[in-house]
Amino acid sequence: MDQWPPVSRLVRREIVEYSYYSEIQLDLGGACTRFQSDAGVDDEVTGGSVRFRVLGDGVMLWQSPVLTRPSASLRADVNVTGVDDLRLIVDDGGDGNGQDHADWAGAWLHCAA
Ligand SMILES: [Ca+2]
Repeated sequence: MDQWPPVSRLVRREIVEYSYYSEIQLDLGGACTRFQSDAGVDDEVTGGSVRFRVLGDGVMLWQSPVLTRPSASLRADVNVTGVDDLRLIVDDGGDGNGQDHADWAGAWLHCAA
């Protein structure tokens, strides 16, 4: 039976505030099959530009274009089958870290029970 662990508390936090680079590492132990999350610039800033990446065991699984404050958030829907080391990365979008306040929002991992 599948379950949806409430990891959202871990990955919904604001992760790029005051930093040009952010990385969240999750040990999945190969037990999960899918990662889903919205990714976007937080509404509380007026500018900012960031890029989101999902890496599984060092391999790029998903990457957003550079998102800015007016951009709609994107939905990451990533196959993480067999992945041990999942990393959720946000960088500065290549133009510095001014107002780079990014959110992984409503994130979920789909894992085997
Ligand atoms: Ca930026």
